[in-house]
Amino acid sequence: MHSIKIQSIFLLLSILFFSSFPLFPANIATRILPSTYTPGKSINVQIDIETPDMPTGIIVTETLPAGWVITSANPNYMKFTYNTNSYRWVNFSVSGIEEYKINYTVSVPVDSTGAQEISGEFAILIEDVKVTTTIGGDTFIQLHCETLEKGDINQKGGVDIADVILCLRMATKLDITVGGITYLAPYNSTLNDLADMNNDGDVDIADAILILRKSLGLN
Ligand SMILES: [Ca+2]
Ligand SMILES: [Ca+2]
Repeated sequence: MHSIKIQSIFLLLSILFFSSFPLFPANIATRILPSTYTPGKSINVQIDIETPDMPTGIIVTETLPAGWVITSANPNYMKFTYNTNSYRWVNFSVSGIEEYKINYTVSVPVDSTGAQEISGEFAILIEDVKVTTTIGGDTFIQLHCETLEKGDINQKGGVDIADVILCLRMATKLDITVGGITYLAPYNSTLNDLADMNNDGDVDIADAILILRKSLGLN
């Protein structure tokens, strides 16, 4: 008797668990970010959400890096949470929402450095069922290269031994991690430019020595 009860509860849970996946397969959200930001300036962010299941409600939450502030948004957000630096949009429609687009402008603080992350999720409501999905597309945005100092490979501001080690890894074509992202040889132009201290188009041991000298204040 007892085991039948447990079995039926398990069966019910399994049905609930698996049914939550294929229920809304095609409702997707994509974020479009510029590839770089410049401290003290603004960036524009776009989110496109396709909801062929015509939900009656949609809730979008975006979490920005600390100090990054939304200065305008279309449609306007409904709620701001200071602790997490999150912004929330809520939209309801009895006739169902077929698609939802958000455009917003973010003011970037002057002291922002390195790669920064914007993450978010959206929830759709169909009758009483709420399904939450991570927003896809772009998540990371890099510091614009012109504002970076030669040799500052990790883009944290300043040249130190950490940059020397990154340069050595690049010179030997090993993977490197900058701002939480792992890069493989041949790396991107931003990293190559930062590491190529003598501007000869190659990243090698000579550049690592130049970065070491810079980190020690020698020239
Ligand atoms: Ca550095
Ligand atoms: Ca070089």
